[in-house]
Amino acid sequence: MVIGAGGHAKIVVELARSCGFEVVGCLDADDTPRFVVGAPVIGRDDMASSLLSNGVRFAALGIGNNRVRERIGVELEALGFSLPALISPNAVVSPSAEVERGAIVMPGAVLNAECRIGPFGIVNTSASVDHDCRLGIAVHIAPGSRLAGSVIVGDRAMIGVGSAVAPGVSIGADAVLGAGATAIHDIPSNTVAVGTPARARATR
Ligand code: JB3
Repeated sequence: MVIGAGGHAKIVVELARSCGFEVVGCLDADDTPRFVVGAPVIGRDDMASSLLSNGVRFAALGIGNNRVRERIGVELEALGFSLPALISPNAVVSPSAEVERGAIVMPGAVLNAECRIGPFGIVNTSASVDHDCRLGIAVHIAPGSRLAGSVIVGDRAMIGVGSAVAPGVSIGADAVLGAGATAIHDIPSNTVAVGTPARARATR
């Protein structure tokens, strides 16, 4: 079962299949009957427990919003679902990298030595996470972004598409690094930072 039926859910459905799972369907806040790359939308989140009673044990999070994804991940685990890490066969993952439960790693991503991707995280298409990086809970590393070595990313932070983070820089919890930005200094929690070098422009 995949949670969500929007753009992110499409790639999660296909990722789950490429990891060998059969996707019985998607649960979405909008339960209008439709298909997500061939998987039917079968109801809202309140259907999850009946699916569990009917033998569906695994769930995957197909929601891009970091806060919503974390909340639903915690709720599904409390119900008794298992959220396996889903790693594309077309990602390059060091044997010493750690990918925690509920996290997904998309095609073309590169995870280097001893990095750690926290629970419910997304390493999106062609993003790279270098050695010793530490990503918190429900982080999103957007397509094509690059983290150099020993970068710290706080819970629910969003690293925008095509951005870069220099070695050892910390990105605070709930921060957003804008598309194409380059972080060469630490970015405080709860801020939106844009540009090169990235500067915090607003609080969230
Ligand atoms: O940039 C990339 C490669 N991906 C983006 C992704 C990370 O985030 C993508 O382009 C989108 O910008 C975004 O994808 P997402 O989260 O699929 O957004 P959207 O296409 O707007 O779909 C969100 C879906 O979540 C909608 O179908 C909502 O009805 C549903 N939704 C919202 N809240 C919910 C809930 N579904 C469930 N099951 N439960 C909720 O609480």
